[in-house]
Amino acid sequence: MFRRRLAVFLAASLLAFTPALGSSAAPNDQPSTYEISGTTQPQRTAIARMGIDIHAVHGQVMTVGVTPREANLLKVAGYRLTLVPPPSREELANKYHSYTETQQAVKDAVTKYPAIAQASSVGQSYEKRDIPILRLTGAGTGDKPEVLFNCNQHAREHLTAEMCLHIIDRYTSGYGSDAEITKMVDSRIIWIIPMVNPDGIEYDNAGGGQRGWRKNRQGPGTDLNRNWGFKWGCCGGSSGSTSSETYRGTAAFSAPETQVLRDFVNSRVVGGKQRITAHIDFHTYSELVLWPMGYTTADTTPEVNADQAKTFQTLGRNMAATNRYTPEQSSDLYITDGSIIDWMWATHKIWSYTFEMYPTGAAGGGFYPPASVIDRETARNDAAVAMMLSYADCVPRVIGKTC
Ligand code: 0X9
Ligand code: ZN
Repeated sequence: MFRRRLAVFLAASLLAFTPALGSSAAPNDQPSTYEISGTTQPQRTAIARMGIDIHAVHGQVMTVGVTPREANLLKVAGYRLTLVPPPSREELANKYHSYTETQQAVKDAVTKYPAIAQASSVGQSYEKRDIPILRLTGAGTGDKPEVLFNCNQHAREHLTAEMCLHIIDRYTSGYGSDAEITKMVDSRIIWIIPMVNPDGIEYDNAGGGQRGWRKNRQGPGTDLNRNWGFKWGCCGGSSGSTSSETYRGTAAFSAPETQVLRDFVNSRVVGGKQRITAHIDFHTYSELVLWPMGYTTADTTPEVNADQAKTFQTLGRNMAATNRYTPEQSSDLYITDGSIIDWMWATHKIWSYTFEMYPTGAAGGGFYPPASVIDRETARNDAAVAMMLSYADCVPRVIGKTC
């Protein structure tokens, strides 16, 4: 164990002191996908700190995208790597929505269901693309609890935009015919942001697509899910190195995309009260339901008391029972700091979850599953989404508490 730790340390130092490869990188320095079995949380956190691009963690199996050089360093560190063959080009068959198609889908929902749907822009991305948001609510007055769903902070996680578009479709087309949907739309305000990172998505789709791009497109790219302003960069759960896939940016909220989303959430404080009570941030892949905090492995923290931890766990497990994902505290994966859910909870006491969608590993297509799975894998979350909405009036009700 110690020898392995030492080896990890040496490997990490080697990586840290090897100059970043620029555009002159050798053609064989392209990343490939590997699986590493039998990993523990400290090992995964160490691997994350090495700057390795982590694609997924399912149980103890970790899926990583690494260059030949990084693969060697991991091997030197004592890890056994299994190569996962890349998906065939045919599997690209495009039913996934581009940014423009997503914008159009949001507009179409308003055209078709003007009584319940309104569209606007949260603000603009670094490259000045509007970030569309849909507001859904039906009959019924008074204070309605609000629920936010956002997708695609990470560019290559294309299935997530489909998830948000599926929620839009379901909660518009089912209104008036499906009793549960009608009740939720009438009694809640539902906010849906299908693409938080449009620049990254457009870049990932360019030139044949499947470029594996994760970050936004500001300079070297910032990992939006490390740029949020609660304990930003505190705990070794993000990187200060611009070339890293988890580069946290120059400051908390240095990315326009996190700024505008933050401002939107702040704007939902009305009369001193945050109207949004519940939130899901969709990612791929690993099939997980994750809750705060991500910056520490402690279950209770200054931000999360025992009842709150129990509430997060209980609702998280109940939702995971419906989609057969694995429920866990987000830091059980690996430590992250500056993530959206830590901020949502710590700043606004919004019951905030990260869902990691299909697949569990690279075998299902990794970040690029065939479009044939979209319907099945988005519908898989219908019951969990409904459950989140149904508890939005008082989430602690899930553990028998009143609000
Ligand atoms: O690392 C992330 O941002 C998320 N995984 S992904 O593979 N989609 O990039 C997980 C975030 C989990 N949240 C925390 N650990 N706080
Ligand atoms: Zn992600």
